[in-house]
Amino acid sequence: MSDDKDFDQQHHDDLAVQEAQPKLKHPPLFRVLLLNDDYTPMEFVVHVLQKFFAIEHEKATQIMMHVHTRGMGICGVFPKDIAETKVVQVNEYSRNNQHPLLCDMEED
Ligand code: TYC
Repeated sequence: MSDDKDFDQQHHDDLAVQEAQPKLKHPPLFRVLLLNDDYTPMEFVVHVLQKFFAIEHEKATQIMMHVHTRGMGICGVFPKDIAETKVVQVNEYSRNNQHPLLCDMEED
């Protein structure tokens, strides 16, 4: 190979260049949880599941009974801002109706 070409000119064709991978990540999801208590009427819990989570009556009754017997249950899984809104809506609605029902969230 001719000596008047420098090292880079002689070798640049051999280089394997790894393209930068786009650093995409799925946004984290959050479980919205309903907590059991001794005072909130069962029908109110079913109503809340239907009103704020668009869950049909039969499925809402199943979830309510799960929370009643196991202490807590999942209402749904959402991106963070949606989960935060659901928690505030449920807790405000419960307080406005004089019930101690509590909703919370945790990362999925
Ligand atoms: N434990 C309540 C009762 O016996 C019913 C209830 C169910 C309350 C689910 C809260 O998230 C709850 N009336």
